[in-house]
Formats: sequence, structure tokens, C-alpha cells
Amino acid sequence: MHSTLPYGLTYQPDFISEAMADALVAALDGSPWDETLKRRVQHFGYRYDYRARAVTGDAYLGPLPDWLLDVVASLVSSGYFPQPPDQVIANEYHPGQGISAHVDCVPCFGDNIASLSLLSPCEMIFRHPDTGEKRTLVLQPRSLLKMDGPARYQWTHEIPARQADIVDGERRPRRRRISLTFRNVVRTTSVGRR
Ligand SMILES: O=C(O)CCC(=O)C(=O)O
Repeated sequence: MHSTLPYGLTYQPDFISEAMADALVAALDGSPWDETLKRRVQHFGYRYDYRARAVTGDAYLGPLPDWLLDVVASLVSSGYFPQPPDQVIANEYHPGQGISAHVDCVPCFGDNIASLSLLSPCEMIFRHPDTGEKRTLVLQPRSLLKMDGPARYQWTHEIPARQADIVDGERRPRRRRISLTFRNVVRTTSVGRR
């Protein structure tokens, strides 16, 4: 139930059309995937350095590609971002792949984080490190997950590395999923020379 979700978390089903989702997947598959992590990724705007947990001064990759700009505009016009996000990471998950529990880098990124889901549904888990509370949410394709406040800064989020999720008592095998995470880089000295 959405009323029990962490404070600061908004879930919007059908944030984009099917045509837009298809266009985003086609654009991503027409761009080079980085295969150096366990899951394939693409970074736009700025490269995030997973090892240093930082966005460094030489990380600027250039403006976001044109095919991301309609989604960026929708994030602003919907009120999810006061300023257009300038950093995007695409994550690809095959069945059995996930992402470990984390809070998005606090010194690197601003107050608003949004993740757009494509292709397969999957379950995301949120945990509060102090209270031990746990919440789960199934992210449907074309949905938007927006995190700010406690959901962005206190609760961790993760995708368990599973072949299938159990939803309403039923086993739902996962398929290939792609997410696009939108952020604003905080222009501190960690970004440097800008
Ligand atoms: O795949 C997702 O929806 C979330 C991705 C994520 O947590 C991240 O890129 O930090």
C-alpha cells in the first residue's frame, strides 16, 4: 500500500507512454553499454565513479542526449525536479541480477532522485537502518519512483538478485529490466574546475 511507503517516496505508474518506453530502450540499445560491472550500465551527463563513490572534476561527459530530453522535461513539468536533472545512469538487469542496498551518494547528488523502470517488473526493497523497518514495492514498467527527504537520505533501497519475485502470493519470473536514474550533480569541489 502506498500509504505505508517511506516518507518522501512517490510512485507513479504509467509515467511514460509505451511508445516512449520503446524509444528509450531502442536508444539505449543503440548506445554502447559499459560491461565492467556485474550489470551493464550507461552514464550520461557525468560519469559516476563507483570505486571512489564520487563525481570527480573530469567526470563531465557532455549534455544529456536529445532522446532523454522529453523525459527530463516531464520530470520538471510534473514537479518532480525543480531543475532539470543533469546526470542519468541506465542500469540493465537480467534475471538473477540486482543492486545492493544503498543510499545514493549524498555529497555527489542533490535532494531529488528518480528512477524510471522499463521492460520487466521487479521488486525493490527499502530499509530504515535505525528502526529496522522494511518496505517492498513492485516497480512496473513505465513507472516512476521518486525519492526525496527520508526516502532519499535515510532509507536504503535495493533490488534483490533473484530470478523471480513473489507478488500477491504468485511467482513472477523476471525478464530483462532497464532503469534510468535521474539526478542533479551537486557542484562542490568534488566536481572541481567547473
Ligand atoms: O534500478 C533501479 O530502479 C534503481 C537503480 C539505483 O538504485 C541506482 O542507480 O543507484
